[in-house]
Amino acid sequence: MNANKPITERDTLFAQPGEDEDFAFDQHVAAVFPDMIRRSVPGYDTVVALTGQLAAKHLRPGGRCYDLGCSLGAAAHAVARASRGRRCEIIAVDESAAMLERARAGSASANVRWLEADVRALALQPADVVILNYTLQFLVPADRLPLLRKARAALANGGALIVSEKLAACQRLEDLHMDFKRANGYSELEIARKRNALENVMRIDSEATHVKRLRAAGFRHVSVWFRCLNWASFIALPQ
Ligand code: GEK
Repeated sequence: MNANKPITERDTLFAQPGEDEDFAFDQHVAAVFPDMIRRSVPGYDTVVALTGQLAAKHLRPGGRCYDLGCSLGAAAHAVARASRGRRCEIIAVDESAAMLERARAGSASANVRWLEADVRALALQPADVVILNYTLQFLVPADRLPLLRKARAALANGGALIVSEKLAACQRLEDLHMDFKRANGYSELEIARKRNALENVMRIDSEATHVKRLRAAGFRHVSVWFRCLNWASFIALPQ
C-alpha cells in the first residue's frame, strides 16, 4: 500500500440541485479531491507518476523542487519517490488551508515541506524543478506570465518547468471529455453544475497560447510530453 495515498471520499458535491456558487478549494473539495480529480482529468495518475520521473531527471543531489498549487501533494510525493536518496528539498505550496491540512496529515515523506501561500506572492529560491500541475488555469490570466517569469528566474540552467493544464480545443475533444466524465459516473446534473461553478474561476488557454507564453517567459525549449483529449502537460527548459 502507498503510505502517501490519501484516504478519499466519493465526490458527490454537485449531485443534488442547489445554489450555483463559484468553485472554491474548501474543505468539502479537499475531502473528495483525489476521487474528483481522477474522475475529471484524463490521464491524471499517469501525469503524476511521469511528473515524478521527469522531475527526478532534473533534480541534482541536494536540489530543490517546487510543487506550486500542490493540493494534496500528489506530484510532490511522486517527486519524493522518484528522487529517493538524493536529499532533495521539495516545497509543496497551496493557498488552500483545507488542502494543506489534509496534505500534511496524509504525508509520510520527510523531504516534502508544506507551505500555505499564494504562489503569485511567493519568492522562489533557486530550484532545479518547478511544477505547475493544473494550477495556472486558476490564476487570473494577467498573473500567469509573471509567475512563469519568476519560475524561469529561479530555475538553474539544467532545470525544468512542468506545466499541466486543460486546453481550449475543438468541440469534439470537449465532447469526448464530457463522455469521459459520464463514463466515470458523473450525471448530467453534476457535469452542468460543476461547469457553472468553474465558469468564473477556471479560464483555459489554447496549446498555442501556452507555448507562446512559456517562450515569452524566457524558456528556450518547450514541448508537450503528455496529451489526452483536451488536457496536456508541457516541459519548458531554460536552455
Ligand atoms: C495535483 N497540482 O494534484 N496560490 C496557491 N495555490 C493556488 C492558487 C494560488 N494563487 N490558485 C489556486 N491554487 C494538483 C492539482 S488543483 C487543480 C491542482 C484542480 C491551488 C488551489 O488551492 C488548488 O489546490 C490547486 O491550486 C489547483 O496535481 O483541482 O483542477
